[in-house]
Amino acid sequence: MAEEQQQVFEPPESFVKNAWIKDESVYKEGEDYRSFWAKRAEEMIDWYEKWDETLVEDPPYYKWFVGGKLNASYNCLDRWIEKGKGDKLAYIWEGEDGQVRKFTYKELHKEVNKFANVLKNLGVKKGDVVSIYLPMVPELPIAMLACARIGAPHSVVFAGFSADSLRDRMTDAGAKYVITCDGYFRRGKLIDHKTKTDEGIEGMDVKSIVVRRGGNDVNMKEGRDYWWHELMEKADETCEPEVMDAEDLLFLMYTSGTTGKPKGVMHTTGGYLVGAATTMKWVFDVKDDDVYWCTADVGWITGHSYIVYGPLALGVTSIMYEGTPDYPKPDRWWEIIEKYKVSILYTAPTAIRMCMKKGDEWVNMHDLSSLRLLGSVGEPINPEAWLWYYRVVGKERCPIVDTWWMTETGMHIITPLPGVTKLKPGSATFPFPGIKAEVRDENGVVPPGQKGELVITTPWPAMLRGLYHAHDKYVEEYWSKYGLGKFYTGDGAIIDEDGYFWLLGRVGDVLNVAGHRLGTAEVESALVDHPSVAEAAVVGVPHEIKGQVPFAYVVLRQGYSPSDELKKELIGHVSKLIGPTARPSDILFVDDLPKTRSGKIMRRILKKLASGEEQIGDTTTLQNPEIVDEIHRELKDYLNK
Ligand code: 7RM
Repeated sequence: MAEEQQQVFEPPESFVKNAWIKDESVYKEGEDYRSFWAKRAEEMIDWYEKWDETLVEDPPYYKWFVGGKLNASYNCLDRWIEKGKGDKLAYIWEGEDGQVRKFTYKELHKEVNKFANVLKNLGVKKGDVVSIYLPMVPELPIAMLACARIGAPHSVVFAGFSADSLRDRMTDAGAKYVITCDGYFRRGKLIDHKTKTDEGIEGMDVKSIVVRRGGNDVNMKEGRDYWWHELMEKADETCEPEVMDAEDLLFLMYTSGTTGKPKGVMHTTGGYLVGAATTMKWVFDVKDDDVYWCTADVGWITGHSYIVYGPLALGVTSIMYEGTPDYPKPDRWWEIIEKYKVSILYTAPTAIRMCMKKGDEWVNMHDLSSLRLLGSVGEPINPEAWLWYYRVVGKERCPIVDTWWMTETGMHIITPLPGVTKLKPGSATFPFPGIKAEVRDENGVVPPGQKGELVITTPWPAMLRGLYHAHDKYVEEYWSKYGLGKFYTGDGAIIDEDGYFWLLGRVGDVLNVAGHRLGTAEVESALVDHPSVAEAAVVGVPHEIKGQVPFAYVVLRQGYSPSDELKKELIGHVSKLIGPTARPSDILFVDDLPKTRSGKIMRRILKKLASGEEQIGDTTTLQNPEIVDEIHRELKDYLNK
C-alpha cells in the first residue's frame, strides 16, 4: 500500500467539539449490552407502554423489549409535530426531470394518515403483508409508514426487479395487495412500470394501487387496479396509530442467499427502530439543522434504515433523489449538494469510483462547503477511492464513516464514530458500542493480521428475527457454521494489530492461490491504486497447479486506453503491492462491470465468464445485463487471438 494510504486520520477538532459522541466511554458503557440498549430505547423512542424485559435470549431466538408497545409511524411523524417541529421539512424530493416536491413533517403525517385509511378501506388488516413495488417517489416512504401505522408489515420489492421477482416475493409473503406506479424516469427515458407489474400479478388474486408518476397510458383492470390519487381524494385525514408489540413484524426484506432463492428477512418493530435511530444519531452525528442525503434506493435495506426509519425517527431533513448520479451530466449529485446545502452524504463505493472515473472537474465545479460528514456502505471501499472521497469531495474536512452491515443486521454493526474514531482508509474500524465481533476459522479465533470469517457474538436490537416461512434455513444460514450465539455473516475479515476490522467481501469471493487465501477485494484494491484504473473486478479461475489464480476485469479511467504494456504494468503493480501470488493471470479491459441494482459487482457471473462456462445463469436482476454479452464476446475474441 502506498504510504499515504497507511496514514491515520484523526477526527478534526472542530468536529469533535460539537459531536454527540466525543469520547470512548460509550464503548465501556456498551459492555453491558442489555443496559446499554435499554438506555438507548428510552432515549430514542416513545413507547405507549414500557417493556418488561429488555432481552430474552434463547439462541437462535432473540426478543427485544418484550412487552413494550409502540408504533413506528407515530415515532417517525406524530411526535415531531407534538414537539413543535411540524413545519420542519422531512423530505425534499427531486425528480430526475428537475421537479421538486417538499414535505414537512405535518404534510407527511397527513399523507400517511390518509393512505393508512385508504389501505383500511380496501380491507387491509393488522398483520396482512402489503407489497410495495415503487421507484424513488415520495409515495414509497408514505406507503411504508401507512403500513406501519395500521400494523400491516410491508415488503418493498425494488422497482428495478423483474415481474417474476415480484411474483415470487408476493407469493412467498402471501401478499394480497401491491402498491405500484404507471411509470418513472431513468436517464431521461420513461420506464413503463405498470405493464411489468401486470405481468407479475397476472392470475393472482390481488389488488393494486397505482401511483401516477410517468403519466404514460396504462391499462387499469376494473375491480383490481385503483389509482392512488383517486382513493386519496376521498380518504379521511386521521388514522389513529395501531398499538404494536415491540416484537410485531414491521417488514420483510427479501435478499439473495447462497442458494439463489431470495429469503424474506424479518424485522420487528421495537428493536429495529431502536437500532436504526441510535446508529443514525451516533454514526451520522445528525443535528437539527443538518440536511442529510443517503443516495441508496429505498427498495434496499439501506434505504429502509437510513432514508426512512432512521432519519424520520430523529426528525431529520432528508433529500430523496429519483435518478442516476450522472444524468443529465456527471455533476448532478454535486449540483444537488450545492443546491440544498447537504451536510451529510451517505453513498456506495461503486458510485464513488464512478465519480472518480468521470474526473475531479465535475466535483470542483460546485461549492460543497456545506458537507461535514461522508459515509460509505455496500462494499469494501478501497483506500484509493477512500482518499479520493476524502480529498476531492470532503476537502479533507469531513470524516468518513465506512459502515459495515447487512440486510440481516438492520443497522450499522462495524463503523467509526466520527467524533471519536481515528480512521484508516479502507477499514470499517470497530464494532458499534454494545456489539462484539470476532474473526474466526474452523480452528477458532484467528490471530491479528490473519484472515478469517466475521462473526457477531452479541445480540443487537435490529437483528433479524428469522426468515419468513424458512425456519431451517434461518438456523442453517446464520447459526450453524460457528454454532448458536455466533452470528455467521459470510464475510471475510482481518483484525489488524490495532484492532481495526478490515472487511474483505463475501467469503465466496475469497480465492485460494497455491494455498494462500486471497480476497478478491485485495487484488481489486491494488489495481484501483494504479492511476489508470477506475474500477476492477477480480475472480478466481481454475489453475492446474495453483488451484486458483486471479483473473481481472479492468475499467480504465478517462484518458487511458488498453494496451499490452499497460496490462504488464498493472500486473506488476499488483505484484509489488501484495506479492507475486496475487498477480492476475490475465487482465481483460472492459467498458463496464455487471452490477446488481444496488451496485454490487456480480463476481459470480464474471467468474463463470472467465472460466469459459456457457451457462451464465439469470442476468435479469442486473442493472446492466447487456454488458454480460459484451464481455462474453470480448473474451471469445480475446481467447481466439
Ligand atoms: C447494507 C448492505 C451486505 C453485504 C455484506 C458485505 C457488503 C456492506 C460494507 C460491506 C465492506 C462495508 N446490505 N458490505 N457494507 N463490505 N465494507 N462498509 O449493503 O445485505 O445488501 O449487503 O454487503 O459483504 O455482507 S446487503
